[in-house]
Amino acid sequence: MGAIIHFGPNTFLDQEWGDGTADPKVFNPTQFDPDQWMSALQVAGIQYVIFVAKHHDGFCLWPTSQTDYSVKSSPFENGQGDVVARVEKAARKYGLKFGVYLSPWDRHEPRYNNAAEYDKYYAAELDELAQNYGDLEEFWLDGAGSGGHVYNFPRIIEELRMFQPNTLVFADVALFDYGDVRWVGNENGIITYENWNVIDRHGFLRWRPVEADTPLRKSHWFWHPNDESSLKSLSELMDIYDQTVGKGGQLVLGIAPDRRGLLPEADVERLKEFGKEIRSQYSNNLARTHQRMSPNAELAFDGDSDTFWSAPVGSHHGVLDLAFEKPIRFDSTLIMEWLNDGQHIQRYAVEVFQKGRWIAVARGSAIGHKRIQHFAPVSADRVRLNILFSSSEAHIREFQVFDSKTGNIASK
Ligand code: FUL
Repeated sequence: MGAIIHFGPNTFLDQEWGDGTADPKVFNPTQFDPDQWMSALQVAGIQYVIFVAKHHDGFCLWPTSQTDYSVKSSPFENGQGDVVARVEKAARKYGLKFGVYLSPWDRHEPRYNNAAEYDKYYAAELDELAQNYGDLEEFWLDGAGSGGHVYNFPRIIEELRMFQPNTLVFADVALFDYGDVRWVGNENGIITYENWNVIDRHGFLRWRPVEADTPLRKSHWFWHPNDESSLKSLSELMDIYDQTVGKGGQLVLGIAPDRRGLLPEADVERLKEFGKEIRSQYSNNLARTHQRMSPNAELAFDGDSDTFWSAPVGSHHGVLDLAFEKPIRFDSTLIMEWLNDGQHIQRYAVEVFQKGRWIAVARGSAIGHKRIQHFAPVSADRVRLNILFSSSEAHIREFQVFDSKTGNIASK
């Protein structure tokens, strides 16, 4: 899981898409403390942040030398401050990786009307971000608003790569060609399809994992006054988790510091509950209590996602069996595929042995990094993962089984 952070003049003006005319003087957080944001994200189990260094309004959160429309012209630290630097430092202090969003669509910059001139401007901004803020985990290329504007992204991305060869470029549908990471296609935090990550683009198969971004407060990326009621509930967040992380994608949760420069207390509390609930729901893996089997199969049940079971070389199906001394009751499974040589499993079922036959309780046509499924509770002393078809031999890092009634703190 990652987080995307929106903070800027919009925060002070109760708006989502600034038109680029806001006076920089409105940007005046008085208790700015990115450590407080990062500590809340870390507790939720989030591992990287993407900071919006420039949104569509064109206001730069670092003292760029490309324009005066930035923190330099704001009262923040008397125009001497660098918000991007402070956020980066705080993220690293809390062990979170750091990346940036630099909106191509710019509603302030006059050069936007001249595509070639604007390309130079945008590339120069990106150079500053790529050279002065350490390793960038991700570069978020947002496609919103640009309409028919043509950018020279091949050149821009090459320039980024010169300074940051390992940055993952996120690109939504309009800019898909440039992306390493693809957009899920909605902002609800749902992967609506079986998640296959090897995508054919112009005849080339490429590994493009998916990111699903959704704000912690419903449909608001920036902070707004009197908006607490839009905070997503714990059960909504758990649903989102299951439909993103549980479908092999990255969940990117949008958080929004308020006018003080702090994350509202209610948001901090919700993030804490979220992290606690995830840890609780997926901590009591009942597969650990099974009767021991072959050493190869054990690698899928050892709770260690660095080890994996392999089906026979060259095979297209396989079965991972679990037997228990007494029947176990469960209603959820978590499966992880080992992906270093690609995503292979194309059809599978989780089955239980009841009344002399195998009955499927969950099915799917993609596993990928992680697949979580919930179903009506069942009791059985034999459970299996039946791989019905894989393009090459299947590799399973983990096959875990849970009873959400006993693992779920919300129900205690
Ligand atoms: C969208 C933008 O238009 C929103 O304002 C927000 O930044 C979101 C993450 O991406 O495309």
